[in-house]
Amino acid sequence: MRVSQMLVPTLREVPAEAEVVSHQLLLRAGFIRKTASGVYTYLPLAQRVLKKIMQIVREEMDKQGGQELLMPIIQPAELWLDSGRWHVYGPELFRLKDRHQRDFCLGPTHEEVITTLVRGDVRSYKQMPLLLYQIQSKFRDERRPRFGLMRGREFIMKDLYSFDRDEAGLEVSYQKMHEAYINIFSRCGVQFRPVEADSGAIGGSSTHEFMVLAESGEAAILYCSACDYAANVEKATTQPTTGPDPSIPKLPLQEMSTPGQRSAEEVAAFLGIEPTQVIKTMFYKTNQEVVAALVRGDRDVNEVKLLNILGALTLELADEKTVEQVTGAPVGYVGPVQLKNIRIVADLDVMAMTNAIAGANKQDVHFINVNPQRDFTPEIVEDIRLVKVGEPCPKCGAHLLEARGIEVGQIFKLGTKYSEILGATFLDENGKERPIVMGCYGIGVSRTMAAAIEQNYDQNGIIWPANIAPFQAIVVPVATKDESQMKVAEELYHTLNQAGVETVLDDRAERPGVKFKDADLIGYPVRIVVGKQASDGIVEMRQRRSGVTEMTSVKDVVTKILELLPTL
Ligand code: 9G3
Repeated sequence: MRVSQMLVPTLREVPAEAEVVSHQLLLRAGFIRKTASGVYTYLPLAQRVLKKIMQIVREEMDKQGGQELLMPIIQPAELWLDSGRWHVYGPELFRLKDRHQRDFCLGPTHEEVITTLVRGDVRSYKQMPLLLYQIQSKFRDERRPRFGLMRGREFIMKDLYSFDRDEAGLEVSYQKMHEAYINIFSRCGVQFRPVEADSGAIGGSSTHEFMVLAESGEAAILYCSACDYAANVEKATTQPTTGPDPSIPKLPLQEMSTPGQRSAEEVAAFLGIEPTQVIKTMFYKTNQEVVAALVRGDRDVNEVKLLNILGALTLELADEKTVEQVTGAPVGYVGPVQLKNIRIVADLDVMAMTNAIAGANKQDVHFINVNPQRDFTPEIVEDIRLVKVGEPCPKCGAHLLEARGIEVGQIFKLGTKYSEILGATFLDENGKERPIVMGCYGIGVSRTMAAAIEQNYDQNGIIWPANIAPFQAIVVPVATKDESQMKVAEELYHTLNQAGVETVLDDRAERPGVKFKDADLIGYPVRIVVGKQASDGIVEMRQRRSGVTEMTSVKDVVTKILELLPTL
C-alpha cells in the first residue's frame, strides 16, 4: 500500500475520553473510531491486526482438531428460557423483539445455541470428542463501557466448545486448549500467564484465565516467585497456619472493657497486643441467610470464596441494623461467642488461634482468652480469606508476588451443567444414555489487540510485535520530489512485498519529520529511510523497538529484514 492512498487518520492530540494507553494510541494512530459508546469501527490498520490474530487463533485451534463453524448472532429467547438464563442475566443481555413481538437476544456467548445444536446431531459416543469453534462479534450491554477495546459492548471473541463422553475426555480437551492458548499468546508476542481463577456463577470445577501482564489490567494476580503457581486474588490460597499450639494453656474466657475501640487494630492497640490475636467478625447477607464470617484481625474476608462455600447467589456486607438485630450489639463489638441462630463460617487460621480477642456482643466490651471450639463452634471451617503479597506459595512455600493483568483468554470445564439442563445426551458403548461432558474456551480477539499495545508502546507510539503488526515495514523517501530517491524507494517497496515482507511506501509530500512521527505512532517494526545516500545505494534501516539504526546497502535490505523480523 501507498500511504497516500490509505485511510489512516492519525491525530496529534491525545483524545480526552481515552483513559488507557491502548485506547489513546488506537485512536491517535488511526486504528479505531467510536461509533457508539463501547462500539467501535475497526479502520483498515486495525482490521489487518485483527486478521493476523484470528489467523494465529485458527491455526492453533485447527492444530488441536478444532472445527470452525459459524452460529447466528441473533438468538431466540426460547434457548435461554430452556437453560434458565433468560432471567439470570439482566440489562447486560441485549434483548430485542422481531415484528411478531417474539423475543431474541444478541449473543453474549453461545453455550445455549451450540448445546442445542449438538443435542440434535450428536447421538453416539463414536461422534466424540468434538471441538467446535467460531470467531464472531459478541454483545454485552456493559453498565460502564470503558478503556476502549478492553471493555466494549461489542467485541470479537473466539469461542470453542468441547464435547466429550466423560471427565477423562474433558481433561484431554482442556489440556489441548491450554496448550493452544500458550501457543497463541506466545505467537502474538505478548507476555502472559495462565492463572487459576474462580469458576463463579458459570459453575463447573476448573478454570484458568490467560492474563497479559500490564499495569492497566483490571485483574489482580498473585504468582509465585519460584514455581509456576499463579492465581487471581479471589482464588489464591496459601499454606495454612499450623496450630493451635497445645503447649499454650487455654485461659478462662473473660470480659474486658474496651470503650470506643471498634476495629481489630484499635482493640489490639488498646490492649497492647497484635491484630493477629484478634478475631475479626464480619456479617454477610446472602439471598438465603445472614452469616458470620471470622478471619484473623490482620486479614480480610475473600467474598468470592465465601459466596462459593455458602452456595449462595448473592452476598453483601450486612448493614449496621442487621448486625445489631442479630447480635444485640453495635458493629465493632460483635463476636462469635454465644452468638445464636446464625451460621458461623471460620477461616482455617482462626481455628489455629489460642486465647484470642473477640467482640462480646455488648457495647464497649470484648472477650479476652477466646478459644475456638471451646468457646464457639463454627458450622463451616474453610479458607475464606484474601491472600496477600509476600505470603507463602501453596505449592512450594516461596513468597508470592503481585501483578495486574488483562484477561485475554479463559478456559472452563463446564461438566454436564448445560447438557443436563438442555438434554444433550449420547448413547455410550453399552447403549446407556448419558449427558455429554462439556468445556468452553474463549479468547478476546479485539481485547488481545488492545492488550498487546498496553505492553508494547513508548512515548512515541505503538511498538507492534512483528507477528501481529498491520504491516512489517515502511519505506520512507525523504524527498518525494527527488526522482532518484523515489525510484530507489519504489524498487525497495516492490522487492520487499515480493519477498513476502508486508511493506507500505510513504509517498506523501509531507516533511520527513511528519512521516517519521506517524511511522513511530503506528508502530511499524522496521522503518527504511531512503535519503541522500540512496544514489550510492545506501539506505537507513531502523528498528522501532530498540531504536537500533544502521546504514545498509539496498541490495542487503531484504535479507536483513527477513533475518530481523522473527526477533521483533
Ligand atoms: C450472558 C451475559 C454475559 C455473560 C454471559 C452470559 C460471561 C456468560 C460467561 C462466558 C463463559 C464462556 C464461551 C467462551 C468462554 C467463556 N458474561 N459469561 O455466560 F448472557 Cl449478558 O461467556 N463462554
